Amino acid sequence: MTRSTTACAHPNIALIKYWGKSNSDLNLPSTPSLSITLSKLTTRTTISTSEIDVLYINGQSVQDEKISQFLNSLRQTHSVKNIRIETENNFPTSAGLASSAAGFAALTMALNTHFSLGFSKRKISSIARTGSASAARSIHGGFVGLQGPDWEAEPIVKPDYWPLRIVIATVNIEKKKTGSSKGMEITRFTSPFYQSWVNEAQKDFDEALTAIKNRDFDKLADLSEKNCLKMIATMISSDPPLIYWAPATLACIQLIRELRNSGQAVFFTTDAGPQVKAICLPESEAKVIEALASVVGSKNITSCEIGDEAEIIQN
Ligand code: 2P0
Repeated sequence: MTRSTTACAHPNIALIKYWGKSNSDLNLPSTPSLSITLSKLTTRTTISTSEIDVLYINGQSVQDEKISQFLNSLRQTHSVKNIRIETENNFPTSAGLASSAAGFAALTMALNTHFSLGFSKRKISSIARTGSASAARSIHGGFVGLQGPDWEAEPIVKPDYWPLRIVIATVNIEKKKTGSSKGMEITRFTSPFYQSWVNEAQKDFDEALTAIKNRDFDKLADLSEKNCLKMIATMISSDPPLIYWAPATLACIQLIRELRNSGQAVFFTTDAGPQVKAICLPESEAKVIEALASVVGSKNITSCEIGDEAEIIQN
């Protein structure tokens, strides 16, 4: 029987966002980012050696240029044979739920074990980053930071340090028209607000780090919402404009703002897609779910806890 290795990783949601690259060949971000890894949403990737590279996502044969580039670049320095990759996501692919983060994290973990590459967790994170920068963060669980100069993600605190809940309202699962890598380059070269976004990023990151260590919910809420809206402002001011929100996205955001104004501990964030992520304290979770379900329907709500690091589950 052919030997195979299976790794599992979870998507992550950035509270302080990565949007823009300083070097697209090396996939180096221009902004530090800070995320929480999600429980429950899971990518499982199984690899085995094969005549040629093949990729299956949820049972469908797929060609993926990013994965080919990633493998070719790794093969320049490491002995990695041709492989069959089988990936299963229990959540929508390429719809603003960080499937590429979990995907590259699981793939890099599996490659490290299958080909005995001997990488440390930091090195795995740095290799995953060359596939998708957000994947560097999904190597770790809990609250995770990714910043220069080395751009290897580091765990900040474990999931149980501050057991927040993440309520995701899935507005629309269509594949986005402009992927993140392309969108970031459009923003970098055309948005008049891009440089201000980059200039303020480190301060946002440092203050969010302190808010997390102090478990200061209001401070983290303010910083995260403002950081998200600054990123959205660079997107919509790009040429062509990148409008990832749908009308229901804004409807969800308005409800979350009303809940927060009425004393509930909740804040919103969105990424390169229409989905809304509400971060809340456990005591506000039921009210948040009820409010968001009134916009998207209860079958489109997923509530997660903060999740664990990526791991090998079979070898
Ligand atoms: C983030 N996003 O920090 C930000 C917020 C989307 C909006 O990381 O080009 O798939 O593969 O490095 O990691 C999505 O971008 O981009 C992303 P590449 P990636 O979560």
